Amino acid sequence: FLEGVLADPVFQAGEATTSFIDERPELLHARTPADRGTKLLTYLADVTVNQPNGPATTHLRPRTKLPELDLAQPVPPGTRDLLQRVGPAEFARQLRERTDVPVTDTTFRDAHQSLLATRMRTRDLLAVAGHVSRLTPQLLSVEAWGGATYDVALRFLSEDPWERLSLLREAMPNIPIQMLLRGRNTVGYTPYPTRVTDAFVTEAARSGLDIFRIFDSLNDVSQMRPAVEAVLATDTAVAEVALCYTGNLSDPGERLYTLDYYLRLAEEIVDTGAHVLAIKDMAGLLRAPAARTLVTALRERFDLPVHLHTHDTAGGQIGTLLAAIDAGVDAVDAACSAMAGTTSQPSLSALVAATDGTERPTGLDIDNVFALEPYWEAVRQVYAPFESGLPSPTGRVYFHEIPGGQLSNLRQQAIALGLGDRFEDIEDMYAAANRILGNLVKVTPSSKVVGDLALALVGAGADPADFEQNPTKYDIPDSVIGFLEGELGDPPGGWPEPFRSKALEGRTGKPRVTDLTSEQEAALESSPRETLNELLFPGPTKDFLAARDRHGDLSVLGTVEFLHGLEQGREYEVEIEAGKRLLLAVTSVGDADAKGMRTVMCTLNGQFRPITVRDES
Ligand code: 3PY
Ligand code: ZN
Repeated sequence: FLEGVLADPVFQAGEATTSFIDERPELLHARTPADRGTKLLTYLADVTVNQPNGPATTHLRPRTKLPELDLAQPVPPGTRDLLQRVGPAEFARQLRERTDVPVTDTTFRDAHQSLLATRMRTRDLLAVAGHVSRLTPQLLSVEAWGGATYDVALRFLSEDPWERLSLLREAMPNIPIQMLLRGRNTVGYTPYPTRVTDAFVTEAARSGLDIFRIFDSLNDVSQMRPAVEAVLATDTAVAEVALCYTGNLSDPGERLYTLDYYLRLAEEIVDTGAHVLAIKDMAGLLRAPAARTLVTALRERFDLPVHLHTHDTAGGQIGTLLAAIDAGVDAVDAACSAMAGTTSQPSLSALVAATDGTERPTGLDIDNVFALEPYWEAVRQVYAPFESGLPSPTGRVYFHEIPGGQLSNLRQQAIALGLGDRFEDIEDMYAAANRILGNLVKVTPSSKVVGDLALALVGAGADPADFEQNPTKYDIPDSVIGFLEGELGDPPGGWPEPFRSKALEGRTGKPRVTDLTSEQEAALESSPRETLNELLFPGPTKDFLAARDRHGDLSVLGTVEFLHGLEQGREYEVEIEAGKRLLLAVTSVGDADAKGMRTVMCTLNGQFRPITVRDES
């Protein structure tokens, strides 16, 4: 503040009067440390009073668990060096030729999406990124972006997802960063215009994204084509295109999701010009014998490398990975063991241990893989409030087919609706909703459609057979109507008739993908990141910008403080930028007044700062 005053030409000319400050309110809002301190305190006082995540159950400092490494040393060469040297087409060709089995580490994205409601903050990813790049540079990639991370960053973490990408890129220059892209739905739940997909892919690649795993929630290749074309147009990034796996192809009674179905789908995918073919087993339904059959057939039929992704929901997926490796799969996904298992990916250390000394090792050093586990174990404890509550594997997934990321989410939603002790009813209804909607591939957003219908039917106490006969008697969620109107594309088994026509009776299908205005087009050119945030998630982006304005950059706060606030009477030191530290404390919380406001006595570098907070209870 003082610097601003002293630099002001009027002040320097000696002409400042008592109205000087009144006329220059911006000086008071300058980003001085004291101002930033007050903003942080405003946030902390609120969280301390309202405890949105309950009380802290740990004060572990995960960073103390990191192996000691000299991060000033340059990173060793890694897989990304090869990608940059030879380009995506040759990179993919070489992947197919390799005898070892390179691994994608999903800990930075899918693992926490599937275990901890995607709540991992950039700060906790960044703290270990330099270690990952030094200890496991042989990884094919680190999946670190996309899926639900974009939405959750804006909605719950007060973070800009693009900042995460840039920071991770800088911290991990030698390993490809991979993302999950939902075809025309990009990182959202409904389709966006092609222009948005193009801008999204271009900006992500420009920000250092190397491998785009693209899928469509109905396996409708036409819905993926714009994204694939945008990735191919970058010339630098790999287009990995996924077939989403469901059902059981080894079952002689399977009529829809047969080997033949997957081979026809793969042919369409190969025709898009994809560099890599992925098998995306989002629910963990791919049994070992089916993996052997599918991988063998895909590799016999096509020249592309095959990359296998699965979830360990029923507990047997290390067996599936080994069967796939035996059948020649070119790459697989796993997560750090502290973040593996159940709805997440199989354990990386188990995979390394099972393949070391064989003809097809992962190339990773097992000691280095172990070395990162204590850190993730501690981080996971910090995020305990977001654990899904699935304590062990469940074989019921073979029946309800709920994807890993959704299974954890749905359990939380059920609890919020007071249906927590009736989760089996929701599983049963999910299976019934899937059947009514035509036996779908279930993955975001088609899985959300099925889940929304299941929750609505359980909530209404509906008999699924009656709903199927008389859908107009019931409130039908918007996502279900959108799906039935064809918003997400065409389902593999065709439309469920006469249910669909009955459910849509009297509705006028409104076009949902609207073209961009010329202002939006121009904004995408001039400020792509901000504009993409606004186009993809208008509400959360508005809230995020308002929160940034009010609280400043919350990434400086430790996660325990971010989630739970401050322990009363204990001073908390925060580094707001290199070398600039503040001491923050909450000393006492006053009673709520008639309007529900409490005065929280705080200190900033030892000076009293009363902060008024609304008690939300
Ligand atoms: C996502 O779309 O976020 C998924 O993880 C789907 O499996
Ligand atoms: Zn997944």
